[in-house]
Parts: sequence; C-alpha cells; structure tokens
Amino acid sequence: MEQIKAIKAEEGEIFDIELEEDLLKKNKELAQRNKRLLDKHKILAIDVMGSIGSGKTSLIKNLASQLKENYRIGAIAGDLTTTIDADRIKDEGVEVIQVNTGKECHLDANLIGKALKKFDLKALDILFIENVGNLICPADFPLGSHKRIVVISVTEGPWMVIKHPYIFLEADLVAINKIDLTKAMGVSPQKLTEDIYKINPTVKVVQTNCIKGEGIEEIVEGIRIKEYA
Ligand SMILES: Nc1nc2c(ncn2[C@@H]2O[C@H](COP(=O)(O)OP(=O)(O)OP(=O)(O)O)[C@@H](O)[C@H]2O)c(=O)[nH]1
Ligand SMILES: [Mg+2]
Repeated sequence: MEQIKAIKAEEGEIFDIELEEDLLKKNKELAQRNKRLLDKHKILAIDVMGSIGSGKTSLIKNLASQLKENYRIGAIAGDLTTTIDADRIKDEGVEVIQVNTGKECHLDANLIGKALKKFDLKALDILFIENVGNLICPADFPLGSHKRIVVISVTEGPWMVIKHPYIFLEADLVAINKIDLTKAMGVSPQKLTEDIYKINPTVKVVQTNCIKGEGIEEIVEGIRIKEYA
C-alpha cells in the first residue's frame, strides 16, 4: 500500500498558529467592548482603511470639514512613528489622538480601547479612525467601529482590487480617490468598481477627488452618517 504523505510540524509552529487564533479571538472580544462603550455614548465610529497614500487623511479632513458644524468630531490617527496626519486632521478643529504602532502594519482593538480613554466621550458624536496604510493586515482586525470605509486611488493601478480582495469584504463603502488623475494613469474607475462589486455586491462605491472635495456629500449619504450620528 502506498504510504500516506505526511508533513511534520516544525518545533514551535503549532504553538504559533494557536497564538494567532487566540490573538484574533482576543481582538474580537476587545472590539466588542469598544463598540459597547461607543454605543453607550451614542458615538458613530468609522474605520478608514486603505493603502499608503491613497487619501485616507485627505478624506477624513474633507468629511470633518463638512460635518463639524453640526457634529462634535474626534479622530484617532494610526501611524507607525509620526504625528503628521494627526496634525493635518487637527487643523480642521477636530480633537485627535495619535496612535503610533511602531512596526505594526495595522491598528488593533486594544490600541483603540487605550485611545478611547483619552477622549471625553460625552463630548463626541462621530469618531474617525485612520488605520495604518495597508490593504492586507487591517482586514483581520476589527476595531469596534460601526462603519468601514476603504480608500483606494486610481494611482495604485488597475489590479489592486482583485489582488487584495479581503479588505473589501467587510467594507460598507469604497472611495475611489484621485479621480482627477484617471486619464494620466490610464486606469478605468468603472473596471475598479466592477471588481469591487464582484467581491462585495452590497458595498457602496463613490468616486472622489479629495483635493476639490468632490464626492464627499455622496459618502455622507452613502453610509447614512446623519442617520446614525
Ligand atoms: N490629485 C489628487 N491628489 C490627492 C487626492 N487625495 C489626496 N491626494 C494627495 O495624495 C497624497 C496622499 O494623501 P493622504 O491623504 O496623505 O493619503 P493617506 O492615505 O492618508 O496616506 P498615508 O497615511 O501616508 O498612508 C497627498 O499629497 C494628497 O494631497 C485626490 O483626490 N487627487
Ligand atoms: Mg494618512
């Protein structure tokens, strides 16, 4: 009889897998705790994810500028080492807490829980969370937010959606940003939209130009910010 093919786990390998499962489970529990805290204070939390330089900070600045007259807005800015984005968002008159993740490529629910303690939660209606620029890792780490926006841009080329499907699965809205550069890049926003719908048929897709503030009102309506906040 042909011998059954077998592989042998390397020393420590199984332990690592268990550790990762435990980590994801713990993150989920902490995310639920964050959500309960946010709900208690009637705060709408929006996790803004997307690749490096796609326009996450620019989008949050535009949304804050549009909403700040009627809502009390806060933001958590995730970044490896700098406060550049936090400073840019603060310019909109928004209270910002910086979270530096060091070498980590995503925020996690524990870090958000710590950041929430720094806010006066009674004084907030909407909380934007700018995740670390990455299309892979943030997908696995829910933070306890109510809505997830993924920001992509035409400058990332025509294949970036189909190459990174997981981040789009849990998204409520995808912003296709830098639409002003469509011609120069030779990338079709329609094709990107079709690729997104193939992965997640119920997600909203909005084309934006964050330099000119185009598409921002559509995002506010698309994820029904005014109904929730
Ligand atoms: N032409 C054009 N440039 C844009 C648009 N949106 C953002 N930018 C520019 O793109 C660059 C990156 O924008 P950010 O908002 O910093 O992008 P980000 O995703 O927050 O970047 P990281 O946090 O570093 O990952 C900046 O120079 C913006 O001015 C847009 O719609 N059109
Ligand atoms: Mg940024």
